[in-house]
Amino acid sequence: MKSYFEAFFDTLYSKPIKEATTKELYNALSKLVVKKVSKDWEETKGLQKKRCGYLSAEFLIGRMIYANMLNADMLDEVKKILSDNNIDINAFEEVEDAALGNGGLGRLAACYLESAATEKVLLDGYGLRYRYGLFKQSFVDGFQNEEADDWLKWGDPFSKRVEDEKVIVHFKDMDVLAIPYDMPVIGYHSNIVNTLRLWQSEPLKGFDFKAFDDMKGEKNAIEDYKAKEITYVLYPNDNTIEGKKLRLRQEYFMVSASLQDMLRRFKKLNLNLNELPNYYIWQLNDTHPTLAIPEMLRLLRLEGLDFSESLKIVKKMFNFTNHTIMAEALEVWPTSMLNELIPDVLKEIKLLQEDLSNNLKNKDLFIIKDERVNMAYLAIYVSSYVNGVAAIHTEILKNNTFKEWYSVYPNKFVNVTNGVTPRRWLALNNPDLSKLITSKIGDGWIKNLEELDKLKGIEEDDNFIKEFITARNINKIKLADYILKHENIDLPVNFIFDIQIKRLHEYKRQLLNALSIIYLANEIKNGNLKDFKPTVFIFGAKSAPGYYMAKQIIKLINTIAIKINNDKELNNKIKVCFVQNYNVSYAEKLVCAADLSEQISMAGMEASGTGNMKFMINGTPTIGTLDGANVEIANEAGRENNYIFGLTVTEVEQLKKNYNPNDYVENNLKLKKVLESLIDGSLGYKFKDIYDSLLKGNDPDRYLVLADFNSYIEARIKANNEYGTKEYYKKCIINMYSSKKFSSDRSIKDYNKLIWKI
Ligand code: NBG
Repeated sequence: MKSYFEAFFDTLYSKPIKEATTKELYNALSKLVVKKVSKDWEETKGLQKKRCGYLSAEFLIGRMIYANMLNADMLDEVKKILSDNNIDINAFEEVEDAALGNGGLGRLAACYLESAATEKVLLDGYGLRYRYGLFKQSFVDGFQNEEADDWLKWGDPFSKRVEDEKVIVHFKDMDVLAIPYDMPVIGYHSNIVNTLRLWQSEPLKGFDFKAFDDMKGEKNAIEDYKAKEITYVLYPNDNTIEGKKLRLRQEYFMVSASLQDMLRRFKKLNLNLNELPNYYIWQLNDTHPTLAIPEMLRLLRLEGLDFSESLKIVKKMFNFTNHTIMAEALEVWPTSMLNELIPDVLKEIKLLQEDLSNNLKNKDLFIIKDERVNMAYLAIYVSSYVNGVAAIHTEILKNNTFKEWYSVYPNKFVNVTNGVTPRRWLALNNPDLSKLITSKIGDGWIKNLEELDKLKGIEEDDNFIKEFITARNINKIKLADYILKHENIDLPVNFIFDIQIKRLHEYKRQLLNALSIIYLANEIKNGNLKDFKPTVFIFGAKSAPGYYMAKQIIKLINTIAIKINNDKELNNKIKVCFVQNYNVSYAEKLVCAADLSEQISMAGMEASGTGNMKFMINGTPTIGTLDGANVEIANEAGRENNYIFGLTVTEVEQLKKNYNPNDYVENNLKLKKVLESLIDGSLGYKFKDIYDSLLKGNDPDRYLVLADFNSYIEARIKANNEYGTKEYYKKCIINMYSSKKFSSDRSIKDYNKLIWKI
């Protein structure tokens, strides 16, 4: 008998699934998932209860088909139907990722939506439907090459265009339509289906036939472009801001559409506007959506409220998460630009500044200064709560970044440590380890990661260790196959897989990793590291297209890779592999195959990190500094079960007062040699700018690569020595079962308890 899916497919395409193309199968399955959850989706939408909107310029959702099938409880059944028809479910790996985000902040938003639906918390995502997501990366001659990411070429079967709920967003020079596309956010075995609503910009007027007929179509086409341009591309920035008008337009477009949408829904309830915060509140994901605050004021005043009445309401509606302390990422907009595009919003901001000046007379606090609006300060002034994303990060916000604000509003500041969803980051990406865990404690951990506690002590069980190794090896074999196909590099699976994957940024110190590889290579050649166990150093990272130094570092790593991989003396000892187009789907394959997780940012710089958590859940020890969530990882698993090295936050602060990188180089001939190789041509290419950035200028070696160098080498060698021993595998297993804190289910519960109170 035909299964439900086969019948459904037949109605769509009038043929059996045996004859289907992957795209047809993908489309049909996605539609079926949506159909299966549609009743719950409608019911969730209809609930007249308090809900929170997660306002974010990024939702890095990746490939949704597997996660949605798992959560809607269809995966096993579909797998069977497909395999009965000789179709491999892995066929959908061809489906493009929806890369509507840059990195951590966007991926976090995606994990949070999934966890909220699972935990039955009414949290809807609001963002932008970029026509092109984060660029596709390839390497040409070792340099990063960027191409447009046409993610829609596989269609968008999970989304529904909701024509009826479009709104108009008003700019001084034009009005544009915001058309919502809704995606169901399906929780794991949950009847709550939240919504991710992404806005697409379109022209108010459609095609002007008359103008075309009069041979005046060009003007029409320009207007058409101007409107659509707003949601054409995701800004490929991470920790930097592109001071561009278009970015400002994007931000305003997103918040205005979202708030109008919310207000319209609220009005249907026929309640007094004072009730608004009892029904709708917002979480601002970094400063990008901060214009929501003055926009809400503007909208309430259009409803007839005065400024102080409006502000009272607005103060109960917003909360703000900070995701980085990098100064260049804390957005500041010139008032002239705001005035040019959205003067009415600027008026509200000015009133807020006035309000602040009246209330906090003797304080050195401001929102507008020198004709520039500081978006973080605006967010802090009005928000009920401000949170950092790891304990140490929140402390840095309180004691440094927002010190003056903290002294006035100590109760606003709270911490919510980041998390990742164990569905995508263990159950789905690591089926063999998942099976092993389930065989010991049942599958309750998928919904409740705390159940991993039941595995305590299992690191003593030799059989378990054996099975753990088998699972890891299967993942390594799969990854090696994939890398051979995509990068044309052959990775022996008996090598240690040492992996650093994250956006390329100087503070994350891929350079430290790279320089230490040169060092290790020299040592091996000199016969000083006879027992070094064969290791492949794997990198995955995109650089913002305009970030020169980051791009130089990519070229450096690729240059080192060629040099080392072609050196016969090193060939059975070390290899280097930089994978192209690192994205969510690649990360899924990498984190479950890693023997060592590189988390080596300069202490104080990485707000939290979430990649570190993904490795941990999959049972990989961290080589890391005491930065971001590494600190909590080391606490949960025990510092002795990770390879912690380097300067601490306090030591960094101390050293920074009077840092001279030469102090670390002069008496260290081996390090000196490594640095010389950057400029003497021995690598086959010269990296003078990298060299200079470490040793010259007014802020040489800003991220203390040289100061942490020795300590890093020590940690690497220690980890290498231990690898493969029972001690090493015990560390892996202890990390895995100690990771419960880093489930995004826990983060969502924290947000709800501390901030949203839904
Ligand atoms: C990133 C931080 C990470 C953090 C994620 C999620 C930005 C601006 N910040 O450390 O660099 O884990 O946010 O909170 O992307």
